[in-house]
Amino acid sequence: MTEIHVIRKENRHLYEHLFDLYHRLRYDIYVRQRRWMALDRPDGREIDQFDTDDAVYLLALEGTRIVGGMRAIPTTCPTLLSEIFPQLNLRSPIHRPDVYELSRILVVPERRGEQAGPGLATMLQAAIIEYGLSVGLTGFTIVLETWWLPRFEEQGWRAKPLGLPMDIDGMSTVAVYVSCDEETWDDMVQRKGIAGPMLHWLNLSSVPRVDISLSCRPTLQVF
Ligand code: COA
Ligand code: U4Y
Repeated sequence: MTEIHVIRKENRHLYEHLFDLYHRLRYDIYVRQRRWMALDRPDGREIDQFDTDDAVYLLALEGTRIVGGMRAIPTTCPTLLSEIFPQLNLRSPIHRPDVYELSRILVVPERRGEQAGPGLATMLQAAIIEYGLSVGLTGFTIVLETWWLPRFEEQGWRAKPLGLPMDIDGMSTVAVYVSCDEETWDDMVQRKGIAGPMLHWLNLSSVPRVDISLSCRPTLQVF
């Protein structure tokens, strides 16, 4: 049985034993398989400058085995979009406590392309909407390869481009904004046959909701 766990600095100590495996899995997938050589490190672990205390991880676990994952970074901190790919954003930079940047979605090869049920990648995407709704996020920015876009359409994610697609490492890549709202959740749940909330929040009962009042900056120009 697959469980999707929320891991943040407040409960990370409960998962410390998994994090070495998680970073080795990322190395296998992103460096060895996808050949994203910018992420190569001599220690065989894929860890970048955005794996900080502020990162939130969703890990899909089967017992102690990691079968999938995703990372979310607050846009109030440096992000892939702000630091590595600012050329993908034609709008004012987004720095809001209620908007996170998603990255590093992965599913282990044996669990990809599942036909029965929604599939693990879709479950992780629904799980991040559930997370966002639970803590008061209103949206996500994502730097992604453009092949995701038809997939988002089919899943009920309405992605709005923040700029033009560009070639990065031989792949057409674009920055998008995806709203995190009840409508997206409802749509996704219906379309993909998701049973309902699925997240495991070990030791996170007192995690505060983000303060949205802090986020209404006049510079914001998301549509
Ligand atoms: N390039 C182009 N299209 C891709 C792709 C890639 N690297 N990876 C997946 N797709 C598209 C294809 O249309 C694919 O269908 P096909 O295999 O018939 O061509 C479809 O997505 C389904 O992919 P699959 O890998 O079977 O399914 P999944 O939905 O279970 O998992 C991922 C999708 C991306 C989570 C999984 O492929 C993965 O973990 N990949 C490695 C990590 C990664 O590249 N993550 C995305 C960037 S962070
Ligand atoms: C980094 C330098 O796929 N370069 C970096 C760093 C991939 C390119 O980014 C480079 C990553 C999916 C990497 C490669 O050339 C989102 C998604 N995002 C990519 C990611 O890394 O997760 C980033 C951009 S494209 O070498 N690169 N990191 N320094 N630190 C997405 C997420 C959630 C989902 C759906 C899809 O819901």
